[in-house]
Amino acid sequence: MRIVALAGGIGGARFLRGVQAAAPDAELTVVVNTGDDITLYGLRICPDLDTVMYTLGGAIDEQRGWGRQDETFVARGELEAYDAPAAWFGLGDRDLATHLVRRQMLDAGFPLSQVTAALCVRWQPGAALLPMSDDRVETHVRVRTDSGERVLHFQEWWVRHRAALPATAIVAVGAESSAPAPGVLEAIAAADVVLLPPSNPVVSIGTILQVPGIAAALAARPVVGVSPIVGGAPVRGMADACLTAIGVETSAEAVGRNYGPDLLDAWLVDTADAGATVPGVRVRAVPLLMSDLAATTAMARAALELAGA
Ligand code: FO1
Repeated sequence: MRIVALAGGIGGARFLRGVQAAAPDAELTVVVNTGDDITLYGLRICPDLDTVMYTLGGAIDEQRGWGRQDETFVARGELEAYDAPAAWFGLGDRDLATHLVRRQMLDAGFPLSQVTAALCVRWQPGAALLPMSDDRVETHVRVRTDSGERVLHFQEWWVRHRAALPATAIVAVGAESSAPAPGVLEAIAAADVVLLPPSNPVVSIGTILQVPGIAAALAARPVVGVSPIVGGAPVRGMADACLTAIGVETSAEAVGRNYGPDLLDAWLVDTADAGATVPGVRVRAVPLLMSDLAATTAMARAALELAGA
């Protein structure tokens, strides 16, 4: 069975571990959001690609959900001592090697998709990780501050300000002129099922859907989504701040309707949201808290069953 999943960071990566456990013989391709990517100190940091790679590669810090286990932040401390402008971003010492190798390969002319494949040789994630595009797409957020409106890179809004500054617009800069990375459309066309994990529906899944060609390719395949909102609140992260910015209510039903029947064939919601309806989409309620691998595996199995796969 060929499965394609679109994924962002922590929630998506965790769910994918359940997919691998539920369908160990499946061929899994993960199309990963790169709108979160940021250039700092000359390094190209790809949070969602690295979070999926480390999580499926068994190296993720389980408590943080991002970065490496057994990580240290000595270099980060030195940057703070220099009062470096981006010291607010937590660059781990082990994680730095990933960014240095990526920078070196990008400077040598390798596209991000080939850099990702090279990094995955070490981590063996058990899935093909594809950036949504090899072209630069960056999520920027227009925020309201006391001194008026400003535009921030998503990471500065998300990490430095914990998404606490009210966002009036979220823009995937460059998306309209980007192309799907090699293999993305082919994987979707060949997929028996496409899964939308409980990633951030705006800045993760939503950004991937803005790469020209991807939404149309998905419309031709069976797509099952998993709600990232349980009981009116995000399970983790700050998806509510993103949903508010685009005028969507923070509910499983509203997110499912926002994806819509052109994209979704079925929508998994938590038992707390069992009454949710999405016109034109089959809705099923199962426990959606990824408390451990068994729970996540059960969610993935429910999604695959819902797809009739
Ligand atoms: N998230 C934080 O909340 N604080 C950080 O300092 C931080 C550093 C960081 C470094 C590398 C990396 O791959 C991810 C990192 N993240 C951090 C997570 C990241 O900002 C978000 O998880 C994603 O961009 C959202 O999907």
